Amino acid sequence: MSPKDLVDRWLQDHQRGRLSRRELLRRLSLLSLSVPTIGTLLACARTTESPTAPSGATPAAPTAPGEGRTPAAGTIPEYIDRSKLDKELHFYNWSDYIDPAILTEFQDTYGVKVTMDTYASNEDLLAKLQGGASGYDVIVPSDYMVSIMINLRMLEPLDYSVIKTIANIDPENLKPYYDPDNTYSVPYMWGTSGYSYDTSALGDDLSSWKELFEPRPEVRKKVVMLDDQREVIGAALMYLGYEINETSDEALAKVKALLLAQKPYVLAYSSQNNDDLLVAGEALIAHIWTGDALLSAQEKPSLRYIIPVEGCTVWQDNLCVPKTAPHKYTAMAFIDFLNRPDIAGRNANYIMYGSPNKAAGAQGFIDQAMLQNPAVYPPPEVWKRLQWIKDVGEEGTLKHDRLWTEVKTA
Ligand code: SPD
Repeated sequence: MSPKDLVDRWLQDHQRGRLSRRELLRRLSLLSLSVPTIGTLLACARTTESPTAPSGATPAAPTAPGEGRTPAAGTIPEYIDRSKLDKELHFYNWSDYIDPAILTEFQDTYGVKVTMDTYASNEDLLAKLQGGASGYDVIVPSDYMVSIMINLRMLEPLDYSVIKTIANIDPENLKPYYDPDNTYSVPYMWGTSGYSYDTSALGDDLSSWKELFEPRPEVRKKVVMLDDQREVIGAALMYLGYEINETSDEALAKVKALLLAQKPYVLAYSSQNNDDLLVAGEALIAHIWTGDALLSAQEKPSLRYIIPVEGCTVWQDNLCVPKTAPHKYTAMAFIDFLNRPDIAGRNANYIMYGSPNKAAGAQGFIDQAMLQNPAVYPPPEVWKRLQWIKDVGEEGTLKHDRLWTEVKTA
């Protein structure tokens, strides 16, 4: 079999769910393909597994079996009106951000076919919706993006006569600054944006953003930054001693100089492959979100996640329903389902993020190893150096857009 046939077969196996993305990456690395080629193949695999946005007219393929099944009796809560459930639901989520078995369980129980597409940043999500993608029923914006979407009147008020499982959410995570009455959002998962590095190559004592922004020579072309403008600019601002939502020209000029000087060291800006590149050894250090850091450390124990001494972002992602959602009642029922303690617990264990679901922890559905991991649930002294990204308004956003484009295209 030629290498091309082999790769085609692996891609097919991956798309059919018979080969994990990590195993696919491992096999591709064995063929000694270049990093850009591997990136293209993974992107191609991802595109096929996440078809184009539904426009309402041409829905994408289902992500799991269960189409058209009658819901199993007694497993849908009695407060859900079955006669109002649609046969399909379109979920627009971050990649690697739900246990696929949970989608299958929802489909089998509720008789609703779930189609999931994925995105890589809040800005991509916003652009997609503003570009006219009107078929999505449930989306997962982060904190500041919820503020932006509320201001743009893009979100539907949630129906708490259906989402009764809101009662399982920790009051500490409710009533956030971006949606003080949770009118439009229910917390899904939360985490931090620090960095992971390979201790076997770089030693045990890394602690500062300096390692990424003014790196040592041996990590040239081995640094990966998130492909996320608020995260990268925010981290640079914190390294320079500014507040994460700073937009003054003076501060942003310094950020720009720092990011341009860093660029020769950067292998890739990627929020979806940063973990894979670390595991494959192509990268030695990567800006990364908690869950992706923990999952990659399971595969390569020499990886360590750091919340830098200068501080980093803390964020909370949320389940929301766009105003344009075609299946609003079903969307509310799906959000209710995701907040069941058993489901939320299983999900958090699988994707390895902090869960706002207090009942899931209290009822033993979240692994003790997770609950006791300070990288997932940071101790109070670490909390002091975490900052929330906030909407910086039109002018601030324009400045960030410009800076980010200048850095990416340099
Ligand atoms: N692997 C998906 C992780 C989703 C993380 N969302 C984080 C947003 C932080 N600004």
